[in-house]
Amino acid sequence: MLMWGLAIELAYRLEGDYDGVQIQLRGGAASGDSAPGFGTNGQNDPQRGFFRGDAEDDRTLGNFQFSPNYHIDLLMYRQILGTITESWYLSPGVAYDFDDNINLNAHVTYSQAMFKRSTPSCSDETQVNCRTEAGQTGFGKTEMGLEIDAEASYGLTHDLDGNAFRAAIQGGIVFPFGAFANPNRPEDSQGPNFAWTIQARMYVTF
Ligand SMILES: [Ca+2]
Ligand SMILES: [Ca+2]
Repeated sequence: MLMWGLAIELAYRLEGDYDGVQIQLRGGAASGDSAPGFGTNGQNDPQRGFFRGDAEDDRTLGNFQFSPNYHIDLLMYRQILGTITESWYLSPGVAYDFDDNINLNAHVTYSQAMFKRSTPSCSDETQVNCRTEAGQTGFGKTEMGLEIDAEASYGLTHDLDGNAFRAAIQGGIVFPFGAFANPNRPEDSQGPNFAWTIQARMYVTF
């Protein structure tokens, strides 16, 4: 069974009047496995069909998992899925160096699953709506969500030897799309809610 993953990071530093501005683009994809669930955090067995209790013969493991140490966001992949798998993402961003110490950066990340059937939007009790392998029509969505992350940092982007004090504060908000709708709830309350986080970190070296 072929598994594959791809990640690209591009950065372009402007000059002249816009000195200090960097345009960034990150994108990537990881192959999926059409068995229900994303199969992350070591929960691969259901992707092979173990414990499914049905007659379907599934002995394949198709979802490629990125190293969980590769971070492109704060919430969707880092916390909700656990790592990048079974999906593709595109994440444009911009960074600005006020001076050698103070940096601001922000990214907007769109993510989409490879298979409807891997998403919570197909977790109805029978899965009959997302079951057909050919075409996977019916209910269920692949659009996972849009996440906005921003960070302000001091002393972290340049010359790591130079500063005794370094700090950063970062925040993220994710707007989940149809892939996270819950089909087991009443029809008017199936939509997912947004999630957010604010995190701070400080370093003192001596
Ligand atoms: Ca499988
Ligand atoms: Ca899956």
